[in-house]
Amino acid sequence: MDQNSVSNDQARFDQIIDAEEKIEPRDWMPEKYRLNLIRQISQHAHSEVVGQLPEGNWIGRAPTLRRKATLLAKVQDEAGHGLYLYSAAETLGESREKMMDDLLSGKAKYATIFNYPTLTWADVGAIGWLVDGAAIVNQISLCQTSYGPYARAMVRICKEESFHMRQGFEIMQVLSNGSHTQKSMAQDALNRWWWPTLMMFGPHDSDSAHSQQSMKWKIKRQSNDELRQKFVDQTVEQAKHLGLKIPDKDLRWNSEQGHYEFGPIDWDEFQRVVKGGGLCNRDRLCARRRADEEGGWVRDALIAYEEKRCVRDKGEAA
Ligand code: BYC
Repeated sequence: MDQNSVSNDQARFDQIIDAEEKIEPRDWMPEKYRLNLIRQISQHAHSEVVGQLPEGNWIGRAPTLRRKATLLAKVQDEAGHGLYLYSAAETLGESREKMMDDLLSGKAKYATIFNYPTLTWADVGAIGWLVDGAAIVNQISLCQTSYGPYARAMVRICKEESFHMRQGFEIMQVLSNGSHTQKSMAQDALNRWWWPTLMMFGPHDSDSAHSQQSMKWKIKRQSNDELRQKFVDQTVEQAKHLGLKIPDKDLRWNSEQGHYEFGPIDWDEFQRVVKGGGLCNRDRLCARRRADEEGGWVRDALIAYEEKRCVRDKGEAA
């Protein structure tokens, strides 16, 4: 490709980004834009899939049939989110097998939050309320991302996430208005999930390796700190409604800024969990490896069926 056509392609790409239009799979894009998207989208997909495990742990022990059916539907939705996202990453030329290999070998990241254990039923409420709540704040912003297939996947995912968050909030509401023991369970779950949820938004802007470039390319539309602040502002009010206390002694309303100030996040803990040192990292990867092994025959059967269908179609066409 000559220099002129590269600069024409780059100019067209810049024009699309400036005009708030979408880059589509067949459009020319800078190689670094493509690789950065594959990194973010595949990590996002892995998070959805691994994220089924902490709540899946409670499907067999949900307290009522209604709770069980709702949780089952929610966990199933997360698998669907993974599917939309793997498909979006595939449009960038990455194979599903490669993404899976990277997850199973421990090379690819997924959200650290899913390496924490779900100790009581209240944790299912806290995940829906806080983790899905944080995911919505992040993903509403990503609905405006510049890559078409990712943006469209986000629109669909956000619709389902809002149901997820409500089911979690409702569990917390029932527990908070229940017996002393139930309210204590809800508070204990909030105490354990609050700080890991704030870490979901990634490092502070000043330490975020990818943000600057991702914002220029409009892959990310708001920074990690902006989104984290938005989540804190809305969630503190929800905790008040539940009668629960956010476990942060530095939390206070700043009327000048119109935001809640909050205490320091333990980034050493974040790094430790990213590097595999969380309570459940090993279990999560073992579960995914087992699922991959046990699902091998399904993939083989699908490939064999597809090959047979191609041979038959060719025979009919001849
Ligand atoms: N956990 O430069 P930065 C759900 C990594 S699941 C682990 O700021 P970026 C749900 C980051 O990857 C929804 N690693 O990165 C499912 C990078 O490392 P690499 C999950 C993290 O990409 C089931 C390094 O730190 N949502 O809702 O600009 C049940 C530097 O960070 C984390 C998404 O995935 C983390 N939390 O910004 C219930 C949203 N944070 O790649 C619920 C999509 C950062 O250089 N992703 N790192 O090795 C994003 O929006 C962005 O990727 C992030 C990070 C804001 C997370």
